[in-house]
Amino acid sequence: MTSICVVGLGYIGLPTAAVLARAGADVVGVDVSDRHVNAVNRGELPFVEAGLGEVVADAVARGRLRAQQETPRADVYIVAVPTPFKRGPSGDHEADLSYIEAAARGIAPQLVGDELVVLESTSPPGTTEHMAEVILTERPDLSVDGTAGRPVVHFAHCPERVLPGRIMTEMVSNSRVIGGLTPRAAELARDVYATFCEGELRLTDARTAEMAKLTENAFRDVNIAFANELSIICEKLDVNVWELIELANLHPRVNILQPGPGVGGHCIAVDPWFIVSAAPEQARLIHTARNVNDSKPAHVIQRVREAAADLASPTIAALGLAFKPDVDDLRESPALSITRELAAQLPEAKVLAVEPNITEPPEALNGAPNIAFVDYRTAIAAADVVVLLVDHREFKALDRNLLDGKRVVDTRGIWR
Ligand code: SAJ
Repeated sequence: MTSICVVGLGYIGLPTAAVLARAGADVVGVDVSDRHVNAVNRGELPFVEAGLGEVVADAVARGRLRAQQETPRADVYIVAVPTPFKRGPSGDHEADLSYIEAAARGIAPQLVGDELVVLESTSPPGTTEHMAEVILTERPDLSVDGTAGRPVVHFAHCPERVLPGRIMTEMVSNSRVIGGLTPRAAELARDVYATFCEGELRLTDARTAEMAKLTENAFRDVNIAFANELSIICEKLDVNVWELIELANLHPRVNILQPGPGVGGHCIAVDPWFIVSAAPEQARLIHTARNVNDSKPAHVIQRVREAAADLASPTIAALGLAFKPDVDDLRESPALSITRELAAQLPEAKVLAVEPNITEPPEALNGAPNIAFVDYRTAIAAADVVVLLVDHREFKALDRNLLDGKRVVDTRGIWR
């Protein structure tokens, strides 16, 4: 039985550990957080993901999966830690590789040779090589390719591609790109993923695999930016952008995405920056798309301010805080930042924040005296201005009569 250590028990690492254990491996999950380690060892989830709970509970009960804070010895290591961006010395967006480096330093002392180390975290080009360098700096007695007769450690990149909310299905069915620092490393990684993945497993080099992942998310970002730019053009020209897109999409080779209040989440709003910072002069369209999407929240705020301009102390209902419909995830959410910013820019206004997928007001809204967290019926009834930020199912199904007499800013086009 292969022993596998998964470093990072988050949205990607824990499902990966669970499906590997289900496929027969002996899996140890490593995480710095007590909460995650303890939850997993009880067979419970530290976060919500459909269908994951049963698989974790079963794997733990059968002794195939356990969690701890120290990195153990294993045949295979899979690194699935966050790669957020940070501001570099010149103010640019740069990837923060410190979590990957810490994982690498935890793995290094355990190696004896012939192990496989796979990086799953979304990373800038060259990161798999960098991870190998961190390990080999700690362990100069080992090598990537047997140089000078030193035992080999195999390194590969296999970026995750699953959509939160559908992780358990997509982890099994999506095809994967696997890039090795050597062809042998890619083949060994394929053997591991083949134990649970029913999609195609395509082998390449590590740098191409890193770029493939970033390209997928940059492609989506650029296409959303096109829709967002159209929405601003259409406001100026007094054209209904939703109708326009529907009509243009009747063309067999046109498929425009939907405008919104901006792009959120921990992936699409982050990953294109890794391409921009790797090739700043060349990545012009990708950079502009990021700026277009990042400027959309300010545009929405301006529209709400105009809608409320003649009211001395307006009440504003802000519908939705999550980064996309029907989830409770607030990471990098434009809806959340718009709500907070409206309250800050309009101290005389009362902002009624609504998010049907969470029960407690999020911490990010604490400290703003003019924000209250209420249900949507209360918010709409009291509001002068209603700003729709997330197309949650509750808002789509809303009785439109409730909006009579309200000034409405609909950033998702659900009430057009
Ligand atoms: N959005 C729009 N208009 C659209 C589509 C999306 O404004 O037409 C917005 C959403 O509201 C949200 C943001 O874009 O704020 C991102 O949402 P999403 O559903 O497009 O993507 P994520 O971030 O949940 O997941 C993406 C996926 N990548 C692609 O579809 C190329 C997923 O497959 C990746 O695994 C994930 O990023 C990741 O972890 O990288």
